[in-house]
Parts: sequence; structure tokens; C-alpha cells
Amino acid sequence: MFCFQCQQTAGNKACVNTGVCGKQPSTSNLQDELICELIRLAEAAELTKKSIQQKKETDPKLLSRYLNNRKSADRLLIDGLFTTLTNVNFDDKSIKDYINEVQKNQKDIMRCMPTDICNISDIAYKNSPTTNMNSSIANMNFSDTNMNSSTANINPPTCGLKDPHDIPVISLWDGTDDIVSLRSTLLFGLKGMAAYAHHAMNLGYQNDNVTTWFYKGLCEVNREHSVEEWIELIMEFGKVNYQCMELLDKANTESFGTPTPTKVHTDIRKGPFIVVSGHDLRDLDLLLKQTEGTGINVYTHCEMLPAHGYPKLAAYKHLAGNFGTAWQSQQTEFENIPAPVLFTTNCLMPPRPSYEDRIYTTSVVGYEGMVHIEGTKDGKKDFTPIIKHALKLGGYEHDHSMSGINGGHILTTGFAHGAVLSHADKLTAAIKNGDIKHIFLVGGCDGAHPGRNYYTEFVKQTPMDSLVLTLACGKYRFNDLDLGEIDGIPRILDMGQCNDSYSAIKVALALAEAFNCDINELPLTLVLSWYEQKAVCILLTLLALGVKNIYLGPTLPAFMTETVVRFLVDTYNLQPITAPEQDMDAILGRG
Ligand code: FSO
Ligand code: SF4
Repeated sequence: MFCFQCQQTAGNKACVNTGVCGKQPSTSNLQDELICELIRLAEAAELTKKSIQQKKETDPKLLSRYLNNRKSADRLLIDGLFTTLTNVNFDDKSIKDYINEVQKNQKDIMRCMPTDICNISDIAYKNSPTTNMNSSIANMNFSDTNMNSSTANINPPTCGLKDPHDIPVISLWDGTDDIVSLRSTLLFGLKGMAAYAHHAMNLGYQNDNVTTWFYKGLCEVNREHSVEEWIELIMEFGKVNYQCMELLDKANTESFGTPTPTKVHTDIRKGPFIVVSGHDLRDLDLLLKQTEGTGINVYTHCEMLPAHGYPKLAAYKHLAGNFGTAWQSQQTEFENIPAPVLFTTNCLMPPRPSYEDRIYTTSVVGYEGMVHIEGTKDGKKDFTPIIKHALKLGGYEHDHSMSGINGGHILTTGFAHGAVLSHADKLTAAIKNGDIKHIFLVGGCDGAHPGRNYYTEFVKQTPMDSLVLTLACGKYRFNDLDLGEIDGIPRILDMGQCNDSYSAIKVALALAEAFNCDINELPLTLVLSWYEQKAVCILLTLLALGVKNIYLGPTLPAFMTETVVRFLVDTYNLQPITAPEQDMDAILGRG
């Protein structure tokens, strides 16, 4: 196995035996295989589309069959990429089944290709000799003269391509370090964007530009490019991901209302309950509907906390509070609770025997031996197994204080862009008159890395005349701190999940407009923590939008080579975090 896609990768280099996340070599290899099959699917779909377009007269039946199959491919690409994200799916069987489904779709799509037109010369022939060329391709006759010398002996067919496995797919980790790094940056960004597109799609929202870019992105991963071309592609991707984040924001707010500041309890009421983790608001909504009137209370865990801010979700009286802290503490926090836990997305850790029978997965999440709640094609889900389990366990006999694990206090969430910008005048006035001298966005993922207490210390050191915007699960490092208020505005404002990073960008852009300045001229500093691939796509979006001076930690991505890091530092003044006081001094221009 070879995997270096997340922050906790072994030795900050790569996991090559078993993943630090618990991923086994067989799973890792299957995930790579799945990525290659998704690339092949994207190539097959684009190739077929082009062939159909090149026909003088389009056969309407063929076109409609193609469009139907392409619709299935949209979902397969998005969910397939999401499946391979860190801490999502550890279940070899489900990944194998998924690969089979993708291969079936590749064939169905290619059956729509007009028999007399074939464009295989458009695809990966510019790849290096390390490309896994299928021998049937290698023996075909070339008519294309536009090839580089390393592949000039490989001949594309003139027509009649039928088998998806005739489409060459790159070896993901082969090539010079810089090229593997740039290819990986785009691939990991695509994985992150797939998570956003997945949630939006679950709510019935799609954006053609975004969906089309999954095809384009995967095909480009399968090409050779110069460093400059890779960077251009990565920046283009960052802009498309912004559209995807905007789409998800629209999907969530139109479905569940504009988030409003909401107080959330952290203790557990007596009686049966279910804990819901992950990011998918639709799954939470479905579960809340199905548990209404059953006497079961539902508690959010980790990244599900911001769900309390959405009016339509908050309206469920049995959405009772938030349980525990960030994902990396789940193995101790889930140990003794008398309740089952539902994982709608990441971050799932290998469950300990003491609670493994209480873990349920749904959607792209998977773990061998856990009960998986499958959805129907039209998105219906039956949560009866977990509901019955919760009733059987019965919960606590009395109201239960969770003060041992982050309980015993009230958290506040719901400060997404709608809520913050409804006070835009107050905010700009406070900045103008000096009541607010600086705004920090301290957000991103949490994790087990020891250096992550940097973020707690950093927030503790923020001056009293500064605001701290936050989002994602990294907030659990400091969201129980009482930092007080400025003019009635709480100093810590929870803008939502990592999936809501759009909110932070929107607020920053609105402030820049109000002050008639560039985003980089605002008294605003982004201090980010990264863990998995959603953080990668967010970072690429920020860079593509021209945001500079971002502080990033706890370590820089292992998949970024010195050349790539140097480019980011030189162009965007990206700063690896150092020590809280040192960075604070630099940001505020002290000492
Ligand atoms: Fe945290 Fe996990 Fe939201 Fe990430 S739960 S670490 S960016 O997967 O998803 O912030
Ligand atoms: Fe290692 Fe992260 Fe890959 Fe898991 S996802 S195998 S921890 S690099």
C-alpha cells in the first residue's frame, strides 16, 4: 500500500504497511483500484460524448441512453471519490462491489459509442512509459502524429474501441516527486469536492459546471502536464470548488433554513438516545423524522453540531444536544454510553470491541461487521435497526452529566454568513471605531497530532478586541472557552462544519466590499488546521481566490514537495505555524 493523503500519515511521509488511521493494505489497494476505475469511467464518458458529438446526425436513442448512463456516472464518480477519503470506508467488500458497479457503468456508457468513430488518441497517450498500458492498446494502429517520443510506439485504434479496459490509466504514484505531488494535490482536492457535491446531491442539488469538472479533473489526473500546467489546473479546480461550496450552502439553507445563533446542551437527558456523527444533514433529518414520538432523543456528535443552528432541524424537540468532542476521541467517548451511534460520513475510526456492536454506518461509510443502513435508489432510508437498538439499550436512567467529556456547559453555533452578515453594519462600525481590531478565522480539522494544542493556545492568546470565527471539528479545541463579547457580539463565532467554509469566505468578501479593499488588506488572518482531503480542497479554493498569508498546521502536507511548498510560500506567503505567541506577534505586528 502507499497512502499519504492525510495529515497523520506515518512519519509525515507515507503509510506503507497499515494506515495510521487503521486502513489495511488490502483496503488501500482497493481504494487506489477504485480511483483508477473512476478515471477510466470519466475517460469512457468523455470519449463517448465526443464520438456522439462528432456524428453528423445524432441518433436520439443513443443520446438518451448515453445521458441516462452519464447520470449514473455522475453519482458513481462523486460517491466513489468520497468513499476513498480518509476515515470513510474500511470495508473491502463494499469497495469491491462499488468497483463492479463502476465497471458495469463504463461498459454501458461505451455501448453508446457510435461504432464508426473513435477518439482514443485524445486520451492518455501523452503519459509516461510507466502508464499501465493494456497490451491490446499497445498493439493497435496509430494514426495520431501528435505524440511524444516515449509513447510513439503505442498506436491508438482508428475506430471500434469497445472495451473500457482498452483505456490506459496512469499509475497514480509513479513519476517524478514533483509530478506525483501535483497530481496528488489535484486528486485529493477532487476527493474533498466530492464530499460537498455528495451532500448537495443528497438534497437534490447539482451544478453542471461542478459535475462536469469531476470528469475533467479525473481525465487530467490521467495526463502528463508540465509543472505550470498542473498549477493552472489546480487553481482552476479551486475556483470550481468554490462553486461547489456555494451549491452546498444553497442546498443546506434552502432545505433547512438559514442558520441562526443557537445554544446547544452537552448533557444527556434520561431515556433512550442515538448519537449521530458525520456531516450529512439529510440523514439527520430522516432519522429525526423516524424517531419522532418514539421517546428517543438524538444527539449530534463532532461535525454534526452546527445542525442545531438550522431552524427546520432545531424544530425537532428531540434533537436534544451535542455529545462528546472531536472525532479523534471517539474510541474513549463511545466506550460506555448506553446508545448506538450512526456515522453518516467521516470521521470513523476502527471501533473497539467494547462498542463495535453499537456502530451503524450509512451512505459511503463502511466498516466490516458494522450494520450498514442502505438507501434506496430514490434516497429513502429505513433506520429501524438503530431505532430498535436505542430502545433496547434504554439510555440513562436519570439525566446524565457528561462533564467528564466536554459536557456540563452550553455551546453556541449557527453563526453562518446569514447570521453574521445580518449584523454587517454593527460589525463594520465596530471595526471602524476600533472596538474590533482584528478578526481571526481559526478553523479546520482536529486530529490526534500532539501539536494541535497550538490552536487552543492561539485562541487563548487572541486580544480582547478581536473576534474568532471558527468552523469544522478543530473548534472543539476551544469552543468551551468563555472569551466574552464585544458590543453584544460573542468573541467566538461558530460558522459551522468544514463544509461551511463558504460562509467564512462570504463574510470576508462582504467585509472587503464594505471597506472597499482587497481581502488581503482586511484586519483578518486565517489560521487553519488540516487533516483530510476536504481541507485540501478548501485550501486550494482560498489560494485560487487570491487569499494570502494563511497560517497552516499542524504540519504541511506530506504530499507537497519542496518545489510545491516553495511555490505556495513565494506566491501566497503561505506560513507553516510555529508557536502561538510567535505567530500572534507576527500577525499583530508586535515586538
Ligand atoms: Fe473534521 Fe473529519 Fe469536517 Fe474533516 S470530522 S476532520 S475536514 O473529516 O470533515 O472537520
Ligand atoms: Fe495513512 Fe492517512 Fe492514508 Fe490513513 S488516510 S493510510 S492515515 S495517509
